[in-house]
Amino acid sequence: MAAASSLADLALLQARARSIRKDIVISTTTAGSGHPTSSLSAVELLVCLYFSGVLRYDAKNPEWPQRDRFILSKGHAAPLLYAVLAEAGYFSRDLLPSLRKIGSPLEGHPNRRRLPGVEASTGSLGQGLSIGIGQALAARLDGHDSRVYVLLGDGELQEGQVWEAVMAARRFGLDNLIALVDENGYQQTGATAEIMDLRPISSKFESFGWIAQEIKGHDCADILQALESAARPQGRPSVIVARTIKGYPLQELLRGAPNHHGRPLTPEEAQRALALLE
Ligand SMILES: Cc1ncc(C[n+]2csc(CCOP(=O)(O)OP(=O)(O)O)c2C)c(N)n1
Ligand SMILES: [Mg+2]
Repeated sequence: MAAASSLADLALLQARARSIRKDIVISTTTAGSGHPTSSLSAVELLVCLYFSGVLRYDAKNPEWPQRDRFILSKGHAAPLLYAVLAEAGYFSRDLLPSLRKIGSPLEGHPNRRRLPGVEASTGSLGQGLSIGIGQALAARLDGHDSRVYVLLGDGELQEGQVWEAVMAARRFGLDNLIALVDENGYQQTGATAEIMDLRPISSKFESFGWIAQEIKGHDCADILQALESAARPQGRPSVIVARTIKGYPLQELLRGAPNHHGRPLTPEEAQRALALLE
């Protein structure tokens, strides 16, 4: 695995993260809807996965059978996935401003049938890990060493199906399945700690037999190390619980409003945000 570890490589990843953040701000503000806070908290996780040689894919051959898979189980963070897929070369960046427009393949939630690089249609929370199990088992049956990565939200963990999947993944010894949890502390209607506190999340997974790591989710060095460790086959599935900030680094701008979960920035706020990101 070509993990980026030098300072120069880390700086490149951070530059890419900044550019992806701008895409998220611009596309959601242009659409006048969408979930920028949920997208912004997981930027470094996806940038490290896609642009450091960890995830094996070929944007020019999206259905390459031996590829690794990434499933965005928290499908409402679609603006993040679209920005990353465009940057990876799956489709033109010119499509990004069409987010949520009638007829655009950049639907409010990812649609596998309409966009290359999308591995599962998601948006109904709780289903991604189960889909990932199917794909991880299929890779094993086909004799491929493909890995499957699934990104979940911390609020999403309250869905019962997630824990059925957690049980099953251990039962099948799926060491090619890696869950990433974006622990940003908030869900739609408030703080996860007040609504349904599942902390410490890592020990819940461990009690089901998973290997768990806790990391700082905006720190690329930390993320790369965890991804490298999780990729080693150890006979059990792995989870990386990433502590993040919802809306980072624009949380002051975005979280001021009461309904910050699904609120895009106004054009004026977006200008300030883009200046901040510079
Ligand atoms: C099954 C289901 N129930 C409810 C929703 C509505 N919904 C969209 S996002 C969200 C909150 C998700 O919180 P979290 O998983 O913590 O993601 P975050 O936005 O914080 O990254 C909810 C309840 C949904 N998409 N699917
Ligand atoms: Mg959350």
